[in-house]
Order: sequence, then structure tokens, then C-alpha cells
Amino acid sequence: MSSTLVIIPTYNEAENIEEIVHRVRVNVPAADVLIVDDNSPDGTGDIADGLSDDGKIWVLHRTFREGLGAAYIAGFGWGLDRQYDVLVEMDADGSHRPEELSTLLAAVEQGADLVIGSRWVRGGSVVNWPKRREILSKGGNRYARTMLGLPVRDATGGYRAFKRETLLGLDLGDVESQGYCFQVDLTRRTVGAGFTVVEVPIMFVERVRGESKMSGQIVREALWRVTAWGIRRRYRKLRSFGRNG
Ligand SMILES: Nc1nc2c(ncn2[C@@H]2O[C@H](COP(=O)(O)OP(=O)(O)OP(=O)(O)O)[C@@H](O)[C@H]2O)c(=O)[nH]1
Ligand SMILES: [Mg+2]
Repeated sequence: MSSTLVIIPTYNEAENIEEIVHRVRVNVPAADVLIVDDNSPDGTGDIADGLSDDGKIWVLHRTFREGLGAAYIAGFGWGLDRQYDVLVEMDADGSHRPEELSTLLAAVEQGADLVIGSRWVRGGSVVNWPKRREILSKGGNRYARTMLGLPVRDATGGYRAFKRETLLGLDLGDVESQGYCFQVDLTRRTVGAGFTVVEVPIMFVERVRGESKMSGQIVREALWRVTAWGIRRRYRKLRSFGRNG
């Protein structure tokens, strides 16, 4: 059996952390959980410490808030050092339902190198999102897919399971993207390295408690980085066409 680590980054998730960890433990008891907390002012880190006494729940305390991307990179490093076979990304706010985790893990067992829990494939859905969030997510995905040539409907989705070998093949040391575009960045790297990506439909549920960290700055970062990656990709293609054609 593969050993699995579910990585949950947190910033001010005091109202959510206990429930989400409980749901992971109930639904996939064999998996370990790593909470990566960036010194949340609301005490999420202390609550997490209180959960971590059964040998399956771990907490990585970081001193500064550095964004979702940096938190995941730290969590991946922690898990790779400890030889986990599968590393899962999951939000703390309940949007990524632990009840669907075994579906993602089954796709890994069947051979996928990266499994994305997808809102925008047949059978996927979003619950309680305002129309503007749906438009932003669908539009952002269409833009990323076109600019980067990605064979993926939900490249910004953050509910994912990576095989350890996939992460080891991605050169995580030079990842700079922080917000949503961290997910696009990892998708693009995974596809570019020739790994297999499989999307499984999920029901994404808008958070009920706590505050979203989504911001204009996160959207702007995604837009300029995807644009820059896309231009570089086209330039490289043209150059190699010029050389070979
Ligand atoms: N460690 C850490 N976690 C973060 C940081 N920013 C966001 N998170 C966590 O990352 C997860 C996703 O953040 P959300 O605020 O839900 O953002 P989102 O899912 O993109 O936006 P919504 O769809 O509006 O919820 C949550 O568990 C957050 O607590 C950060 O800077 N550091
Ligand atoms: Mg969220």
C-alpha cells in the first residue's frame, strides 16, 4: 500500500482546521496529515498542535506568511524527506471534500502521475459560488490552457495528488509563483516533464467559515505569469521551428 501525506496549508483557519482534519482521518484513516501554518494570528497553529497526538497528524510551523505556493513547497519537502509515496494538496476551508479523496488516490493507484480534482470536467461542479467567481475560474482556465497548451480543464484547481516521483522530477527549487498560479505552474511543469495528468470530477464547495485569501493581487500575479510563460513558450517553439524547418 502506498503511504500518503495530505498537506493542508493554513492561514487563519481556526474555525475550520479541526473539522477538516477529522474528515480526512475518518475518510482515509491510513493517510498522514501535515498542516503547514504560517504563524496565523488567529491561533490556527496552536489548535493544530492540539490535534497532533496520534502519530498521524503533523504540524509544520513557519514564521512568516509567504503565500500558498511557498507553504506547499515546504510541505512537499517535508513529505519527500520522509519517503511518502503520494502527496496530496488540500485546502483547510472544506472546499476540497475529504469524502472524495479516495477517488483521487484510486486514480494515482491506476497510474496517473498527477491527479487533479476538477470542477470543469463532466461530473464536476461548484456549490455556492457567485457567478463572477465561476466566470473568473473558467476564463482563467481557458486562458492558461490556450497560452500554455495544457491538456487540462482545471489547471488552477488545488485539490491534487502527486506521486512522489512526479514532484522529484519538477525542479521545485525555482518555483516562484505564490497564489493560484502556483497550481498552474505545477501543472505546466508536470505536463512539460512528460508526466501523465488525470482529472477526476469533484464537487467544490465554497467555504462556509473564515475568510477567503483570494485577492486582486493573486489574480494579477496569475495573469502576468501565465502571459509571460505563454510568450516564452511560443518564442521557444518559433526558434526551434526556425532551426529545424
Ligand atoms: N500557510 C499558508 N496557507 C495559506 C496562505 N494563503 C492561503 N492559505 C491557505 O490555503 C488554502 C486556500 O486558501 P483560500 O483562502 O481558501 O483561498 P482560495 O481557496 O483560493 O479562495 P476561496 O475559493 O475564496 O476560498 C486555505 O487553507 C488557506 O488557509 C499562506 O500565505 N500561507
Ligand atoms: Mg478556499
